[in-house]
Amino acid sequence: MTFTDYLDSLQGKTVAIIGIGVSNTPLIRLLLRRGIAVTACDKASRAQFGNDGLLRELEAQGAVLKLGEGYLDGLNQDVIFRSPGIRPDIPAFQQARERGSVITSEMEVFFHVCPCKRIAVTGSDGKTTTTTIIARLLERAGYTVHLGGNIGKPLLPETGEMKPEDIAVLELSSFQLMTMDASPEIAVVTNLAPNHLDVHKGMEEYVAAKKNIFLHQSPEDKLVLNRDNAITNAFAQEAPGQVTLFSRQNPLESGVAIEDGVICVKKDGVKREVLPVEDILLPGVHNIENYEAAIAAVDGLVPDEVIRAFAKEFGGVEHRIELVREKDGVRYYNDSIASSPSRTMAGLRSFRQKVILIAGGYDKHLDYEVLGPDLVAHTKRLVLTGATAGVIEAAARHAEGYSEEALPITTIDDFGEAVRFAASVAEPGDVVILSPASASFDKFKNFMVRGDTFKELVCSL
Ligand code: UMA
Repeated sequence: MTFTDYLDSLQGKTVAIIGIGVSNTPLIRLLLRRGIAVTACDKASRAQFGNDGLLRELEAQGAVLKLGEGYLDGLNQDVIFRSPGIRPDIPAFQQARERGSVITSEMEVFFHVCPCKRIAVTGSDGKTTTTTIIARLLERAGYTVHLGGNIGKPLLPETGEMKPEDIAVLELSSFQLMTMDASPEIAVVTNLAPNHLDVHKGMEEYVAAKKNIFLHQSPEDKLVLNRDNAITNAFAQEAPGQVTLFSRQNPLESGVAIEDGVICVKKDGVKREVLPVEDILLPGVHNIENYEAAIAAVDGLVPDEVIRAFAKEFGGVEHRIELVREKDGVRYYNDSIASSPSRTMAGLRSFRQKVILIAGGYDKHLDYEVLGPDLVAHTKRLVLTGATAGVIEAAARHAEGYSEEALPITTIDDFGEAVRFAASVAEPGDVVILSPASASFDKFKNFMVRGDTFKELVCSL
Protein backbone atom coordinates (compact mmCIF):
# COMPACT_ATOMS: atom_id res chain seq x y z
CA MET A 1 0.00 0.00 0.00
CA THR A 2 1.29 3.49 -0.78
CA PHE A 3 1.20 6.29 1.76
CA THR A 4 -1.42 8.12 -0.32
CA ASP A 5 -3.59 5.00 -0.44
CA TYR A 6 -3.32 4.73 3.32
CA LEU A 7 -4.32 8.35 3.88
CA ASP A 8 -7.19 7.93 1.42
CA SER A 9 -8.34 4.89 3.38
CA LEU A 10 -8.71 7.11 6.45
CA GLN A 11 -11.04 9.58 4.71
CA GLY A 12 -14.43 9.53 6.35
CA LYS A 13 -13.13 7.57 9.32
CA THR A 14 -12.62 8.83 12.85
CA VAL A 15 -9.07 8.78 14.21
CA ALA A 16 -7.85 9.05 17.79
CA ILE A 17 -4.24 9.82 18.58
CA ILE A 18 -3.16 8.80 22.07
CA GLY A 19 -0.19 10.78 23.35
CA ILE A 20 0.57 14.23 21.95
CA GLY A 21 4.34 13.80 21.96
CA VAL A 22 7.28 13.49 19.58
CA SER A 23 5.92 10.45 17.70
CA ASN A 24 2.43 11.68 17.10
CA THR A 25 2.42 15.47 16.78
CA PRO A 26 3.53 15.64 13.11
CA LEU A 27 0.99 12.91 12.30
CA ILE A 28 -1.83 14.86 13.95
CA ARG A 29 -0.92 17.90 11.84
CA LEU A 30 -0.80 15.85 8.65
CA LEU A 31 -4.16 14.17 9.23
CA LEU A 32 -5.81 17.48 10.06
CA ARG A 33 -4.41 18.98 6.85
CA ARG A 34 -6.05 16.13 4.97
CA GLY A 35 -9.40 16.93 6.56
CA ILE A 36 -9.49 13.77 8.69
CA ALA A 37 -11.38 13.98 12.00
CA VAL A 38 -8.79 13.70 14.77
CA THR A 39 -9.33 13.39 18.50
CA ALA A 40 -5.99 13.92 20.25
CA CYS A 41 -5.77 12.51 23.79
CA ASP A 42 -3.11 12.95 26.44
CA LYS A 43 -2.95 12.08 30.13
CA ALA A 44 -1.42 15.49 30.83
CA SER A 45 -3.97 18.17 31.65
CA ARG A 46 -3.93 21.49 29.84
CA ALA A 47 -2.21 23.01 32.87
CA GLN A 48 0.42 20.23 32.97
CA PHE A 49 1.02 20.34 29.24
CA GLY A 50 4.29 22.12 28.64
CA ASN A 51 3.35 23.48 25.21
CA ASP A 52 0.04 25.31 25.33
CA GLY A 53 0.81 26.94 21.96
CA LEU A 54 0.79 23.49 20.35
CA LEU A 55 -2.59 22.64 21.87
CA ARG A 56 -4.08 25.89 20.59
CA GLU A 57 -2.59 25.29 17.15
CA LEU A 58 -4.07 21.78 16.94
CA GLU A 59 -7.48 23.01 18.10
CA ALA A 60 -7.39 25.81 15.54
CA GLN A 61 -6.77 23.20 12.85
CA GLY A 62 -9.84 21.27 13.99
CA ALA A 63 -8.53 18.68 16.47
CA VAL A 64 -10.77 17.70 19.37
CA LEU A 65 -8.60 17.46 22.49
CA LYS A 66 -9.17 15.11 25.42
CA LEU A 67 -6.75 15.91 28.19
CA GLY A 68 -6.05 14.87 31.76
CA GLU A 69 -8.02 12.42 33.86
CA GLY A 70 -10.49 10.37 31.83
CA TYR A 71 -8.64 11.10 28.58
CA LEU A 72 -9.22 7.53 27.39
CA ASP A 73 -12.89 7.31 28.38
CA GLY A 74 -15.21 6.05 25.66
CA LEU A 75 -12.45 5.49 23.14
CA ASN A 76 -14.25 4.15 20.04
CA GLN A 77 -12.70 5.79 16.97
CA ASP A 78 -12.21 3.69 13.84
CA VAL A 79 -8.41 3.96 14.00
CA ILE A 80 -6.41 4.61 17.15
CA PHE A 81 -2.70 5.50 17.13
CA ARG A 82 -0.89 4.71 20.37
CA SER A 83 2.34 6.39 21.54
CA PRO A 84 5.24 3.98 22.07
CA GLY A 85 5.26 4.56 25.84
CA ILE A 86 1.67 3.36 26.32
CA ARG A 87 1.11 -0.38 26.67
CA PRO A 88 -1.06 -1.86 23.89
CA ASP A 89 -3.00 -4.05 26.34
CA ILE A 90 -4.47 -1.40 28.64
CA PRO A 91 -8.24 -1.88 29.24
CA ALA A 92 -9.18 1.22 27.22
CA PHE A 93 -7.54 -0.27 24.10
CA GLN A 94 -9.01 -3.70 24.72
CA GLN A 95 -12.51 -2.26 25.02
CA ALA A 96 -11.99 -0.18 21.88
CA ARG A 97 -10.86 -3.30 20.01
CA GLU A 98 -14.04 -5.07 21.09
CA ARG A 99 -16.02 -2.13 19.69
CA GLY A 100 -14.24 -2.60 16.35
CA SER A 101 -11.43 -0.03 16.55
CA VAL A 102 -8.08 -0.76 14.91
CA ILE A 103 -5.19 0.04 17.29
CA THR A 104 -1.99 0.91 15.51
CA SER A 105 1.00 3.24 15.77
CA GLU A 106 2.99 5.65 13.66
CA MET A 107 5.81 3.09 13.24
CA GLU A 108 3.55 0.18 12.37
CA VAL A 109 1.89 2.15 9.60
CA PHE A 110 5.27 3.44 8.40
CA PHE A 111 6.51 -0.12 7.94
CA HIS A 112 3.56 -0.90 5.68
CA VAL A 113 3.78 2.20 3.48
CA CYS A 114 7.55 2.84 3.35
CA PRO A 115 8.50 2.80 -0.36
CA CYS A 116 12.22 2.09 0.12
CA LYS A 117 14.64 -0.34 1.76
CA ARG A 118 14.49 -0.31 5.58
CA ILE A 119 17.40 -0.92 7.92
CA ALA A 120 16.33 -1.09 11.56
CA VAL A 121 18.40 -1.37 14.72
CA THR A 122 17.30 -2.47 18.15
CA GLY A 123 19.04 -3.71 21.29
CA SER A 124 19.46 -2.59 24.88
CA ASP A 125 22.61 -0.54 24.40
CA GLY A 126 24.27 1.03 21.40
CA LYS A 127 21.08 1.49 19.36
CA THR A 128 21.42 5.19 18.67
CA THR A 129 25.14 5.18 17.94
CA THR A 130 24.86 2.14 15.65
CA THR A 131 21.84 3.63 13.86
CA THR A 132 23.69 6.92 13.41
CA ILE A 133 26.85 5.23 12.11
CA ILE A 134 24.81 3.24 9.57
CA ALA A 135 22.94 6.34 8.39
CA ARG A 136 26.09 8.48 8.03
CA LEU A 137 27.98 5.72 6.21
CA LEU A 138 25.15 5.30 3.70
CA GLU A 139 25.00 9.07 3.18
CA ARG A 140 28.73 9.16 2.48
CA ALA A 141 28.25 6.34 0.01
CA GLY A 142 25.78 8.53 -1.86
CA TYR A 143 22.38 7.32 -0.70
CA THR A 144 19.51 9.57 0.33
CA VAL A 145 18.91 8.42 3.90
CA HIS A 146 15.85 8.95 6.10
CA LEU A 147 16.94 8.56 9.71
CA GLY A 148 14.24 8.22 12.35
CA GLY A 149 12.31 6.19 14.91
CA ASN A 150 13.18 6.07 18.60
CA ILE A 151 16.16 8.33 17.84
CA GLY A 152 13.60 11.12 18.05
CA LYS A 153 12.16 11.60 14.59
CA PRO A 154 8.93 10.06 13.30
CA LEU A 155 9.18 9.25 9.58
CA LEU A 156 5.57 8.46 8.66
CA PRO A 157 4.63 12.08 7.89
CA GLU A 158 7.62 12.28 5.48
CA THR A 159 6.89 9.07 3.62
CA GLY A 160 5.40 10.99 0.71
CA GLU A 161 8.83 12.43 -0.14
CA MET A 162 10.70 9.10 -0.06
CA LYS A 163 11.90 7.48 -3.28
CA PRO A 164 12.26 3.72 -3.90
CA GLU A 165 16.06 4.05 -4.18
CA ASP A 166 16.38 5.82 -0.79
CA ILE A 167 17.11 3.99 2.47
CA ALA A 168 15.19 4.42 5.73
CA VAL A 169 17.39 3.84 8.78
CA LEU A 170 15.44 3.33 11.98
CA GLU A 171 16.15 2.95 15.64
CA LEU A 172 13.38 0.85 17.19
CA SER A 173 12.59 0.52 20.88
CA SER A 174 10.96 -2.49 22.51
CA PHE A 175 7.85 -0.32 22.96
CA GLN A 176 7.67 0.30 19.23
CA LEU A 177 8.40 -3.33 18.38
CA MET A 178 5.85 -4.82 20.80
CA THR A 179 3.02 -4.82 18.26
CA MET A 180 4.97 -4.80 14.98
CA ASP A 181 3.77 -7.25 12.35
CA ALA A 182 6.41 -6.37 9.74
CA SER A 183 10.22 -6.53 9.79
CA PRO A 184 12.87 -4.57 7.86
CA GLU A 185 14.98 -5.88 4.97
CA ILE A 186 18.04 -5.48 7.20
CA ALA A 187 17.61 -5.93 10.97
CA VAL A 188 20.30 -5.40 13.60
CA VAL A 189 20.18 -6.45 17.26
CA THR A 190 23.16 -4.94 19.08
CA ASN A 191 22.77 -6.83 22.39
CA LEU A 192 20.15 -7.51 25.05
CA ALA A 193 20.22 -6.95 28.80
CA PRO A 194 17.40 -6.20 31.25
CA ASN A 195 15.78 -2.77 30.63
CA HIS A 196 12.35 -1.08 30.87
CA LEU A 197 11.12 -3.59 33.42
CA ASP A 198 8.81 -0.88 34.81
CA VAL A 199 6.72 -1.06 31.62
CA HIS A 200 7.33 -4.60 30.38
CA LYS A 201 5.83 -7.43 32.41
CA GLY A 202 9.23 -9.09 32.57
CA MET A 203 12.37 -9.91 30.65
CA GLU A 204 10.46 -12.46 28.56
CA GLU A 205 8.06 -9.86 27.23
CA TYR A 206 10.93 -7.46 26.53
CA VAL A 207 12.85 -10.10 24.54
CA ALA A 208 9.67 -11.18 22.70
CA ALA A 209 9.08 -7.55 21.64
CA LYS A 210 12.64 -7.24 20.32
CA LYS A 211 12.24 -10.40 18.22
CA ASN A 212 9.63 -8.69 16.07
CA ILE A 213 12.50 -6.90 14.36
CA PHE A 214 13.26 -10.14 12.48
CA LEU A 215 10.41 -12.63 12.91
CA HIS A 216 8.52 -11.21 9.90
CA GLN A 217 11.55 -11.17 7.57
CA SER A 218 11.70 -13.05 4.26
CA PRO A 219 14.39 -15.65 3.46
CA GLU A 220 16.39 -13.07 1.42
CA ASP A 221 16.40 -10.48 4.24
CA LYS A 222 19.40 -9.96 6.52
CA LEU A 223 19.61 -10.23 10.31
CA VAL A 224 22.72 -8.97 12.09
CA LEU A 225 23.25 -10.47 15.57
CA ASN A 226 25.78 -10.11 18.36
CA ARG A 227 27.55 -13.46 18.79
CA ASP A 228 28.94 -12.42 22.19
CA ASN A 229 25.51 -11.91 23.78
CA ALA A 230 23.78 -15.18 24.72
CA ILE A 231 20.26 -13.92 24.08
CA THR A 232 20.92 -12.36 20.67
CA ASN A 233 23.12 -15.28 19.58
CA ALA A 234 20.21 -17.65 20.27
CA PHE A 235 17.96 -15.60 17.95
CA ALA A 236 19.87 -17.09 15.00
CA GLN A 237 17.90 -20.34 15.36
CA GLU A 238 14.59 -18.54 14.88
CA ALA A 239 15.65 -16.29 12.00
CA PRO A 240 13.66 -16.63 8.77
CA GLY A 241 16.35 -14.58 6.92
CA GLN A 242 20.13 -14.71 6.41
CA VAL A 243 22.07 -14.28 9.65
CA THR A 244 25.32 -12.31 9.83
CA LEU A 245 27.01 -12.62 13.21
CA PHE A 246 29.41 -10.07 14.64
CA SER A 247 31.77 -10.63 17.54
CA ARG A 248 34.39 -8.72 19.46
CA GLN A 249 35.40 -11.60 21.69
CA ASN A 250 35.20 -14.72 19.53
CA PRO A 251 36.76 -15.73 16.23
CA LEU A 252 34.15 -16.40 13.55
CA GLU A 253 34.28 -18.59 10.46
CA SER A 254 31.79 -16.32 8.78
CA GLY A 255 30.64 -12.85 9.81
CA VAL A 256 32.30 -9.75 11.25
CA ALA A 257 35.05 -10.27 13.82
CA ILE A 258 38.40 -8.91 14.94
CA GLU A 259 41.67 -10.43 13.75
CA ASP A 260 44.99 -8.89 14.75
CA GLY A 261 43.30 -5.66 15.76
CA VAL A 262 41.37 -5.29 12.52
CA ILE A 263 37.60 -5.65 12.01
CA CYS A 264 37.29 -8.20 9.20
CA VAL A 265 34.35 -9.37 7.13
CA LYS A 266 34.38 -13.07 6.26
CA LYS A 267 31.93 -14.23 3.63
CA ASP A 268 31.86 -17.32 1.42
CA GLY A 269 35.37 -18.25 2.59
CA VAL A 270 36.81 -14.84 1.62
CA LYS A 271 38.20 -12.45 4.23
CA ARG A 272 38.29 -8.63 3.87
CA GLU A 273 40.15 -6.41 6.32
CA VAL A 274 37.79 -3.46 6.77
CA LEU A 275 38.70 -1.30 9.77
CA PRO A 276 41.67 -1.28 12.16
CA VAL A 277 40.24 -0.91 15.66
CA GLU A 278 42.79 1.82 16.44
CA ASP A 279 41.26 3.97 13.68
CA ILE A 280 38.00 4.27 15.63
CA LEU A 281 37.87 7.71 17.23
CA LEU A 282 35.00 6.90 19.63
CA PRO A 283 36.25 5.59 23.00
CA GLY A 284 35.23 2.28 24.56
CA VAL A 285 34.99 -1.35 23.50
CA HIS A 286 31.23 -1.04 23.08
CA ASN A 287 31.88 1.32 20.20
CA ILE A 288 33.99 -1.35 18.50
CA GLU A 289 30.89 -3.55 18.70
CA ASN A 290 28.71 -0.74 17.35
CA TYR A 291 31.05 -0.45 14.35
CA GLU A 292 31.03 -4.19 13.82
CA ALA A 293 27.21 -4.20 13.82
CA ALA A 294 27.11 -1.25 11.41
CA ILE A 295 29.72 -2.82 9.09
CA ALA A 296 27.70 -6.04 9.00
CA ALA A 297 24.54 -4.06 8.18
CA VAL A 298 25.99 -1.96 5.33
CA ASP A 299 28.18 -4.70 3.83
CA GLY A 300 27.70 -4.52 0.08
CA LEU A 301 26.27 -0.99 0.26
CA VAL A 302 29.23 1.09 1.50
CA PRO A 303 32.85 0.81 0.25
CA ASP A 304 35.42 -0.13 2.92
CA GLU A 305 37.46 3.04 2.39
CA VAL A 306 34.38 5.15 3.23
CA ILE A 307 34.06 3.23 6.51
CA ARG A 308 37.74 3.79 7.40
CA ALA A 309 37.63 7.52 6.66
CA PHE A 310 34.40 7.96 8.62
CA ALA A 311 35.57 6.07 11.74
CA LYS A 312 38.60 8.33 12.07
CA GLU A 313 36.38 11.44 12.16
CA PHE A 314 33.11 10.52 13.85
CA GLY A 315 33.10 11.96 17.37
CA GLY A 316 29.84 10.47 18.58
CA VAL A 317 26.26 11.40 19.27
CA GLU A 318 25.08 14.01 21.78
CA HIS A 319 24.49 12.75 25.35
CA ARG A 320 26.49 9.56 24.74
CA ILE A 321 29.86 9.87 26.49
CA GLU A 322 29.95 13.34 24.97
CA LEU A 323 32.94 15.46 26.01
CA VAL A 324 31.41 18.70 27.38
CA ARG A 325 34.51 20.67 28.30
CA GLU A 326 37.89 20.54 29.99
CA LYS A 327 38.21 22.92 32.94
CA ASP A 328 41.25 23.19 35.21
CA GLY A 329 42.55 19.91 33.81
CA VAL A 330 39.29 18.07 34.54
CA ARG A 331 37.36 16.53 31.63
CA TYR A 332 33.55 16.49 31.95
CA TYR A 333 31.51 13.91 30.00
CA ASN A 334 27.77 13.82 29.46
CA ASP A 335 26.45 10.25 29.24
CA SER A 336 22.86 11.15 30.14
CA ILE A 337 21.55 8.48 27.73
CA ALA A 338 22.78 5.83 30.21
CA SER A 339 19.42 5.06 31.79
CA SER A 340 20.24 1.48 32.82
CA PRO A 341 23.08 -0.16 34.78
CA SER A 342 24.46 -2.00 31.72
CA ARG A 343 24.71 1.28 29.88
CA THR A 344 26.60 2.94 32.72
CA MET A 345 28.88 -0.10 32.98
CA ALA A 346 29.75 0.31 29.28
CA GLY A 347 30.41 4.03 29.88
CA LEU A 348 32.69 3.38 32.84
CA ARG A 349 34.68 0.76 30.94
CA SER A 350 35.42 3.32 28.20
CA PHE A 351 37.95 5.09 30.39
CA ARG A 352 41.40 3.80 31.26
CA GLN A 353 41.38 5.70 34.56
CA LYS A 354 39.01 5.64 37.53
CA VAL A 355 36.37 8.35 37.19
CA ILE A 356 34.19 10.55 39.39
CA LEU A 357 30.70 9.29 38.63
CA ILE A 358 27.45 11.21 39.02
CA ALA A 359 24.61 8.68 38.96
CA GLY A 360 21.02 8.09 40.07
CA GLY A 361 17.54 9.05 38.89
CA TYR A 362 14.10 7.58 38.31
CA ASP A 363 13.63 3.95 39.44
CA LYS A 364 12.76 1.55 36.60
CA HIS A 365 13.02 -1.40 39.02
CA LEU A 366 16.18 -2.77 37.47
CA ASP A 367 18.81 -4.87 39.21
CA TYR A 368 21.42 -2.40 40.41
CA GLU A 369 23.57 -4.97 42.21
CA VAL A 370 25.20 -5.85 38.85
CA LEU A 371 26.71 -2.37 38.83
CA GLY A 372 28.72 -2.95 42.03
CA PRO A 373 31.89 -4.56 40.62
CA ASP A 374 32.24 -1.88 37.93
CA LEU A 375 31.79 0.88 40.48
CA VAL A 376 34.62 -0.59 42.55
CA ALA A 377 36.84 -1.20 39.51
CA HIS A 378 36.24 2.02 37.57
CA THR A 379 35.22 4.84 39.92
CA LYS A 380 37.20 6.81 42.52
CA ARG A 381 34.22 8.74 43.86
CA LEU A 382 30.47 8.40 43.65
CA VAL A 383 28.12 11.33 43.73
CA LEU A 384 24.54 10.04 43.88
CA THR A 385 21.29 11.87 43.29
CA GLY A 386 17.63 10.99 42.68
CA ALA A 387 15.41 8.04 43.58
CA THR A 388 17.94 5.28 42.84
CA ALA A 389 20.76 6.81 44.96
CA GLY A 390 20.17 4.30 47.76
CA VAL A 391 20.22 1.16 45.60
CA ILE A 392 23.32 2.30 43.72
CA GLU A 393 25.09 2.99 47.01
CA ALA A 394 24.07 -0.45 48.28
CA ALA A 395 25.42 -2.04 45.07
CA ALA A 396 28.82 -0.41 45.61
CA ARG A 397 28.98 -1.34 49.29
CA HIS A 398 28.02 -4.96 48.60
CA ALA A 399 30.64 -5.37 45.86
CA GLU A 400 33.79 -7.38 46.55
CA GLY A 401 36.76 -5.18 47.38
CA TYR A 402 34.69 -2.12 48.34
CA SER A 403 36.30 0.23 50.86
CA GLU A 404 35.11 3.58 52.11
CA GLU A 405 38.58 5.13 51.62
CA ALA A 406 39.01 3.97 48.01
CA LEU A 407 35.48 4.93 47.00
CA PRO A 408 33.82 7.68 49.03
CA ILE A 409 30.08 8.02 48.38
CA THR A 410 28.15 11.26 48.71
CA THR A 411 24.40 11.61 48.16
CA ILE A 412 22.99 15.01 47.23
CA ASP A 413 19.41 15.12 46.06
CA ASP A 414 19.63 18.46 44.23
CA PHE A 415 21.04 17.79 40.75
CA GLY A 416 22.85 21.12 40.42
CA GLU A 417 24.41 20.76 43.85
CA ALA A 418 25.53 17.23 42.99
CA VAL A 419 27.28 18.42 39.83
CA ARG A 420 28.97 21.33 41.64
CA PHE A 421 30.08 18.99 44.41
CA ALA A 422 31.63 16.57 41.90
CA ALA A 423 33.51 19.49 40.35
CA SER A 424 34.70 20.70 43.75
CA VAL A 425 36.37 17.38 44.60
CA ALA A 426 37.91 16.83 41.13
CA GLU A 427 41.63 17.32 40.64
CA PRO A 428 43.61 18.02 37.44
CA GLY A 429 43.66 14.87 35.28
CA ASP A 430 40.30 13.62 36.59
CA VAL A 431 37.28 12.61 34.54
CA VAL A 432 33.82 13.60 35.81
CA ILE A 433 31.01 11.80 34.07
CA LEU A 434 27.24 11.96 34.36
CA SER A 435 26.15 8.39 33.61
CA PRO A 436 23.02 7.94 35.73
CA ALA A 437 22.22 4.19 35.28
CA SER A 438 18.65 5.39 35.70
CA ALA A 439 15.94 7.12 33.73
CA SER A 440 15.42 10.85 34.14
CA PHE A 441 11.70 11.13 34.78
CA ASP A 442 11.96 11.92 38.50
CA LYS A 443 13.42 15.35 37.76
CA PHE A 444 13.55 15.93 33.98
CA LYS A 445 11.24 15.57 31.00
CA ASN A 446 13.70 13.19 29.35
CA PHE A 447 17.38 12.25 29.16
CA MET A 448 18.08 15.05 26.68
CA VAL A 449 16.85 17.73 29.07
CA ARG A 450 18.92 16.07 31.84
CA GLY A 451 22.01 16.08 29.60
CA ASP A 452 21.46 19.69 28.52
CA THR A 453 21.03 20.71 32.16
CA PHE A 454 24.28 18.94 33.02
CA LYS A 455 26.09 20.68 30.17
CA GLU A 456 24.80 24.09 31.26
CA LEU A 457 25.92 23.41 34.84
CA VAL A 458 29.36 22.29 33.66
CA CYS A 459 29.76 25.28 31.37
CA SER A 460 28.86 27.67 34.21
CA LEU A 461 31.46 26.20 36.59
N1 UMA B 1 1.16 9.74 27.52
C1 UMA B 1 -0.17 9.46 27.78
N2 UMA B 1 -0.43 8.29 28.43
C2 UMA B 1 0.54 7.43 28.84
C3 UMA B 1 1.89 7.73 28.54
C4 UMA B 1 2.16 8.91 27.87
O1 UMA B 1 -1.05 10.22 27.44
O2 UMA B 1 0.23 6.39 29.42
C5 UMA B 1 1.46 11.01 26.82
C6 UMA B 1 2.50 11.85 27.51
O3 UMA B 1 1.92 12.75 28.43
C7 UMA B 1 3.15 12.59 26.34
C8 UMA B 1 2.83 11.72 25.14
O4 UMA B 1 2.03 10.67 25.60
O5 UMA B 1 2.61 13.90 26.18
C9 UMA B 1 4.01 11.09 24.45
O6 UMA B 1 4.96 10.72 25.38
P1 UMA B 1 6.14 9.66 25.21
O7 UMA B 1 7.33 10.24 25.84
O8 UMA B 1 5.67 8.34 25.67
O9 UMA B 1 6.35 9.49 23.64
P2 UMA B 1 6.92 10.45 22.51
O10 UMA B 1 7.12 11.84 22.96
O11 UMA B 1 6.06 10.22 21.34
O12 UMA B 1 8.38 9.82 22.29
C10 UMA B 1 8.47 8.50 21.78
C11 UMA B 1 9.61 7.79 22.48
N3 UMA B 1 9.34 7.73 23.91
C12 UMA B 1 9.07 6.59 24.53
O13 UMA B 1 9.09 5.52 23.97
C13 UMA B 1 8.78 6.64 26.00
C14 UMA B 1 10.92 8.52 22.20
O14 UMA B 1 11.98 7.77 22.74
C15 UMA B 1 11.12 8.59 20.70
O15 UMA B 1 12.27 9.35 20.42
C16 UMA B 1 9.92 9.24 20.05
O16 UMA B 1 8.72 8.53 20.39
C17 UMA B 1 10.01 9.21 18.52
O17 UMA B 1 9.78 7.93 18.02
C18 UMA B 1 12.54 8.27 23.95
C19 UMA B 1 12.85 7.12 24.88
O18 UMA B 1 13.14 7.36 26.04
C20 UMA B 1 13.80 9.03 23.64
N4 UMA B 1 12.79 5.87 24.43
C21 UMA B 1 13.09 4.74 25.26
C22 UMA B 1 14.58 4.43 25.21
O19 UMA B 1 15.22 4.76 24.21
O20 UMA B 1 15.08 3.82 26.17
C23 UMA B 1 12.29 3.55 24.75
